[in-house]
Amino acid sequence: MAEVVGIVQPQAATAEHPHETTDGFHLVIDALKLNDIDTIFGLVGIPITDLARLAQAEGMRFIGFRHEQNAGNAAAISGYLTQKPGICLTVSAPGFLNGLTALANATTNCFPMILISGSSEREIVDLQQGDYEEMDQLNAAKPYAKAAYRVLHAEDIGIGVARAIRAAVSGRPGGVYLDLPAKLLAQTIDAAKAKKSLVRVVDAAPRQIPAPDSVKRALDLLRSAKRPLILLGKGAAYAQADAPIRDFVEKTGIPYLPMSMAKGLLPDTHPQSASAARSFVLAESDVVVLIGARLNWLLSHGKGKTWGGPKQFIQVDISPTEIDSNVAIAAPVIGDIGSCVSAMLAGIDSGFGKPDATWTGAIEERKTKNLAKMAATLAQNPSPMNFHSALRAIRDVLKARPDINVVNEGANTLDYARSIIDMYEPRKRLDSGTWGIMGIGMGYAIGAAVTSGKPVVAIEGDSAFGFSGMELETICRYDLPVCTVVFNNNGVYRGTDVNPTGGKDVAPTVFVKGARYDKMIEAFGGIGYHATTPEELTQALLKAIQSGKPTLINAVIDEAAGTESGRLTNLNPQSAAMKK
Ligand code: ADP
Ligand code: TZD
Repeated sequence: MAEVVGIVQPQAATAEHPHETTDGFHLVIDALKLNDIDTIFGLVGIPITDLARLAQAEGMRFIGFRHEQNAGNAAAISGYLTQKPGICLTVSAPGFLNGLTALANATTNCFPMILISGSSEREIVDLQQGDYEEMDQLNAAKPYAKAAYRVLHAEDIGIGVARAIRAAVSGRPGGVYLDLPAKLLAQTIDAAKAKKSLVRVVDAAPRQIPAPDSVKRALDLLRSAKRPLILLGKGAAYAQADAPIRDFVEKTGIPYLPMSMAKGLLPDTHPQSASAARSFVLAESDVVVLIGARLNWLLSHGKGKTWGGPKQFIQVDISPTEIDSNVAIAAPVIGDIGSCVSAMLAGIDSGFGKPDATWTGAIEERKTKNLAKMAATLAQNPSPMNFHSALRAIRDVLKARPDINVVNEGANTLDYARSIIDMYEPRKRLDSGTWGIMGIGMGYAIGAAVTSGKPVVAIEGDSAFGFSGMELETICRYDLPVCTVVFNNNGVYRGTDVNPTGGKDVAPTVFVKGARYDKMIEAFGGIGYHATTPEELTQALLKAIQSGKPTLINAVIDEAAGTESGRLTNLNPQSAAMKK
């Protein structure tokens, strides 16, 4: 290894010290590398700067961020894309807390990641004597992580890292916290003993085969269905069981709906996609097969008007406690999606009739009607641009590049892009997910670009972009092929609110009018574009993608377009009360 400034070097054996030694810094890196982890997303400082230096010196990639939340989001999405835990490295207390939001978001979305934070000395923290960046991080992390561990002795680093990896990826994936006190990193240990202490995790996410009777119960119910529906969630996308899922959908002939991040598992243009008749199929179906999708708020908790008449559910999930979480599940199938779907597929014989034509015909009719309506809306060319005309331009460019990762956040920008932009390949749509969180944009974009080596187009509301906008510098620093499109309508949701008092302060939702986000990326050497029409947006996006460079398009949208909270207006108690 090259001499690295500031790092304690492993000591070679001498006559005076007959044993070669190593230290905590080296052991952490060795443990990660032994488990094929090659990238760390993070932000340096006491006590982990040397850990980052050493990682790089030892051939790992260290991607340095401007804020830990974005590093954490990059790690989380990298975990989602690869089924290997993404690693985020932070300093103690404030750095850790900045990373904790991303860890909690990863756990909420079932993405595997490990947040590794340096921490200050236990003796001082536990007596609350006021150390530099003192905090009881392990306890703070516990409620938001799938698991949380602290390592106190160098000889336990191998086991600590192994436990963290296994906890992150086995069963339902999630975020794991690993606490590394400063003193541990500097601890020296006999090199031979250290080597023996490392653990290469065997079969980190073992297959979980469903019980045959659960598969039979599910298929019996499915056979009895008159109006069956398959719902694919991001668990199905994560599972990388793309071929069996496609076979299951096509062999059964059942119409399917993809949840947002499951779009592209089958191409959105697939004839069995019922996306354009979503409300109809949710309300009218009688048996619904949930594959890696939870009946949470995104699916109206499986009840109420959205779901219409009586319904029976088959739920395929790796987590047994997910079953009956909102409504009774008639046929749970517990196991990993690949194994469950393959087992169900094996039970579908020639006697398994395709859904009745009255059901598929009714869906087709709705689809045709709704698609025609959408086509008419998309064909309009208002000036200034609105969400639809801008997204039409982006949709048409992306159609020719199904390999591009699409990151998406905002309110209207999120809701409209989800329905207008078709996806053709699995795991290419990365968005606000289970929490509907803002701020994932640049972190996910960087994580996806670094992990996949493919370009990214990040479609961002102007408010959403602001949460992680400083990472444009990171994108430029690593020269990543990320094109950020800011849908600029001068505010949160829209830019037309006024302060009812007539005072000097603008309304709570309003930003600086006519901001030039394209100038921001120019400050770091990237390329900025300013687009006020769909034609300009098309040209800018084509050039941006073609360049393979860090780019940002300031897409000027009508500031009166869009609605408060996008499609979530009903969840907004304040605006509902004000309307009364
Ligand atoms: P969506 O938001 O797309 O509906 P969710 O995040 O709500 O999706 O649901 C994902 C579900 O997938 C979770 O309940 C999780 O336990 C499950 N899951 C994740 N990975 C697997 C896997 N490999 N096999 C089976 N289920 C999985
Ligand atoms: N903070 C966080 C972390 N997540 C959130 N979801 C919010 C705040 C609330 N919020 C939304 O739910 S959407 C949104 C906020 C602030 C931004 C909407 O404005 P935008 O998008 O400019 O990004 P549109 O497309 O113009 O509506």
